[in-house]
Amino acid sequence: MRVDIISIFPEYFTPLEVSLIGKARSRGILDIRLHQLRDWTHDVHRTVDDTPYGGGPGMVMKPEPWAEAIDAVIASAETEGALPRLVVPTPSGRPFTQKVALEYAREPWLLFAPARYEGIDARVVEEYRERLRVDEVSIGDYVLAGGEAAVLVIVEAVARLLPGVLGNVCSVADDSFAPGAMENLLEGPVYTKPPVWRGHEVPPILLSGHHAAIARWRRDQALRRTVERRPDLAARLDPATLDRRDREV
Ligand code: 6GU
Repeated sequence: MRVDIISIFPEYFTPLEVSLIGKARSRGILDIRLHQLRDWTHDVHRTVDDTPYGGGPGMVMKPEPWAEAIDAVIASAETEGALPRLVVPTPSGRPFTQKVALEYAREPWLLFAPARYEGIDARVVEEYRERLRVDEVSIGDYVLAGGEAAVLVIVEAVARLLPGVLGNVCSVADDSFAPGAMENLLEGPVYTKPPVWRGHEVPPILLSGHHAAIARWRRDQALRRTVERRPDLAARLDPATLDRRDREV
């Protein structure tokens, strides 16, 4: 997968050099290219923002540098006619969920346009909707100082779903929110050795070797935790995916 990121803070993305994603990049699974938005300005101050029409606080990102930068990325396509999916992080976007992460993981090319200040002049999205698939996405109901941290979140969620990135292929299907058995369910607690630590015991069922009973216990824990911590998710559990024993929890 190719990922292009246009930002006034390309140095914000150094975490993408380490761990799982760093390894995926060195193995050629992930091709991340960073671009400095200011490289597409033409004034001495390399200006990317201006005051908002209609008044109000803060500054708005000018459309011209964004369009020149996005055009340059599109023109760098290595496959004739290939186009990226444009992802614009904004707190007013549609929610970024595990379902969206799985959808992005099937794309060959993503282009991220994280904004600072009060956001990008809305005509940029309007313009590129005519040429590209464009998603305005939010990573949660809080406001960040800019879209860069949201891009880190999205790239990490997507990269771990790419074939060959995770050591254990099974762990993706068992994730909280994974479509299928874990849809709308939080994962329960996990334990490792020693069996007793500072007086706290590992639940004995996990040491029993009884695989069906362990699976049942884990599912009960997931259901309890979801009802307690995320009643909104529990309300969306599909009755078709619940068995008789689930209902007893
Ligand atoms: Cl995607 N951007 C910003 N600036 N704030 C956010 C966000 C995105 N998602 C939640 N808050």
